[in-house]
Order: sequence, then structure tokens, then C-alpha cells
Amino acid sequence: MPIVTPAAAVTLDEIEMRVLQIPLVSPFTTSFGTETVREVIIVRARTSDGVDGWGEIVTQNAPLYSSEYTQGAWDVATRWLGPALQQRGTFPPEEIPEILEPFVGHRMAKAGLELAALDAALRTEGRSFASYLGAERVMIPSGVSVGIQSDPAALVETVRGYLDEGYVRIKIKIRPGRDIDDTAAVRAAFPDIPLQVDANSAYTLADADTLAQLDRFGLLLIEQPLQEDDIVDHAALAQSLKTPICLDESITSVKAARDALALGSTTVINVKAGRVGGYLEAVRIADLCEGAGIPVWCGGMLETGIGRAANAALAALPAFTLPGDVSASARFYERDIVTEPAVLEDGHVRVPTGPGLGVEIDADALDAFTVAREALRR
Ligand code: NPG
Repeated sequence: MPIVTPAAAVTLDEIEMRVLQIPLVSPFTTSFGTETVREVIIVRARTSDGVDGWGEIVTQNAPLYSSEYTQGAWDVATRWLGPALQQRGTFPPEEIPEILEPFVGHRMAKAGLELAALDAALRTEGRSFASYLGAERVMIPSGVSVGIQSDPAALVETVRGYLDEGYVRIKIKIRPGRDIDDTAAVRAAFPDIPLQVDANSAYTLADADTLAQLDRFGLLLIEQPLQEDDIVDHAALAQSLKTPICLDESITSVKAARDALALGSTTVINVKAGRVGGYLEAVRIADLCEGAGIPVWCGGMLETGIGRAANAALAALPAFTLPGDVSASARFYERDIVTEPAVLEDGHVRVPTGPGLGVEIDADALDAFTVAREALRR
């Protein structure tokens, strides 16, 4: 459902950005590397009414998942995007995509600024982000993303731990050489769990025979096996696999989603607001998929309590028919930057209902993890 009631107009008197470095509870290994610290940019947008809205720019330290990375996002947000919003004066946040449209790319940076402005507008109104987006659920089923472990036996034990905590769906990361045996081990140990794999672009069409070996494990889907721009190759691969392909990195906009569906490159879509330039575009993709009968789920980028709250609201929309990567904060962080980090309740995460994102910032934690900050004033 398109957004029905626009948010209040805002004037962004101050936009403060901070780079945070937050330690992870355990190393997170994907096909593109291992992270032990989450580097992320937090945005605070203060309106002329003195209300603070919060957003999160989900770039990583290095451009390995996508071309965006922290220092690049910082530069474009402080030099171009933030000033463009402040120069616009007073505007409803729904105009942000159009205001920022002249600046090519940089979708994660745009998404973080959009979220901060939306949060500020909705806190001013006393309306929750979830109700603004059209969310219908109060709890969402929670999946967990499991990084590559030292060997298949260790992976099975890690998965067992998450299942014991109550996660309702498991996603394991794969890469060439750590795919079939890992998946086989998890499937043998847990024959009935909802299971999917994520390659993060690590394969080429020449690996089609290897990927076809995954068909015997009854997976929900295989996520992003080929490169971001391999839309035609993904369509060819889909022909040779029984396992549904779900695109992540390739879906950078509603246009990209429409093209991928038209070509038959994907039959499931992972929606991530950062990757597509914001929550408004994310809702447009969800609407497109709902209309086309394509299942969607909410991806994750190791968000702090800010982005996690926003993702829980997004995942509560009716279009989101598969469990997403919206796990408890403790999956990644010992200490979060919100006062009430998301917890797992019977395999589900609660959708915040308070004004805006419905979370309060833990100012001490925010300060403790801050390594750089800059404020833009109108
Ligand atoms: O639960 O937030 C989460 C992490 C989910 O695996 C996850 N994210 O490729 O989807 C991904 C991956 C990722 C994380 C990619 C961080 C890039 C950065």
C-alpha cells in the first residue's frame, strides 16, 4: 500500500553526523571478508521545532558489499546531500528523494538522511514510523544470518545456538569452497528448519553446476549468487536451478526490481532500505512485489537500534511474507546505542509503536562509540 498520509513538513536546522565503531560480539565472515567492528554513520536531524530525528547510514568501512563505504558516504553527505536538504528550507520528507535525485548513486547516504528527517517529522506529529509505513503486525518473525565458520561442524553448533534462542529461519553465508559441505552439514543436523544461503555475489555462471548441487537441500532460496550487474546471467542461472534465486545487491531501486522480475532473474526479493536509497523506495519495491505476487523479506546491514527499529516497522508490512534478517540486537552487539535494544520473544521481534522510530538514544553509548562527528547548520 502506498503511503497514505504524508509526514509533517520539517526544516532541518542542524544535521549532525557521527562515525561510530561498535564491537561485534563475534566476528562476522561473508564471501567478501570478516568484520569484528561495525563502522556506521549515525545521523541526527534537528528541526526548527527543536525535535531530533535519527537515521543510520549503513555503509561499511570498505566498499566490498557495494561501491559505498563510510568515508565516501561521509564526504557526499556532509558536502552535498545534507546542504541540499538544508537549502531547500521547509519540506515534507517525502520530497527528499526528489531533492537528492540530482546526486547520482550514494543510496545508503541518502537513506540515512531520509530516515532522520522522517523520524523527526513523525516524532513531531506523535505518529509511529510503523503506522506511517502502513505496518499491520505488532511482532515480526525473526531470521538470523550466520557467517562462515571455521568448518562445517562449527557452523552446525553455531546454528544450533541460534535455533535454541528461537530464531525461526536460518541463513548461512557461502562462498566457493565453503558451500555444499556447509549446507549439507546444517541440513543433516536440522532436516526441517527453514534454511537459505547467501553468496554475496561470489560466483559466476561458470559455477552453475556447483550451485545446482544446492537443489537437494530444500532451501527457501539462494541469495545473490552472481555479481550486482549480472541481471541477464541471473536469469540464465534461474533456468538451471530448482532453488529460487533471491536478489539483494542487484536490486538498487524499484526500476531495478521491475527489470529483474521482467527478465526472470529473481523470484524473491530482499528489500534493504539502505541499498535502495531509503524507506520510501523500499515501500515502492514491496508494493511492486505484492502486486506481482513476489515474496519479499527485509534484509539487514547489522543495524544499530536505530536502523533495526526502522527495519522492524518495514518488515511488518503485509508484503513481507518471509522472515527477514531482523534479529535481536544481542545477535551482533553487547552494547547498543538505544536504551531498549530489540530482543527475541518466542522467535519474534516487537515492532516499536512510540512516536517516530519508537526508540530512545543511549547518549552515553553513542558518545562511547563515536570516532568522528560534524554538524551542518542552516
Ligand atoms: O542481520 O543485519 C543482519 C545481517 C544480515 O547477512 C546480513 N547482511 O549481505 O545481507 C548481507 C549482509 C551484509 C551485512 C552485507 C553487512 C553488507 C554489510
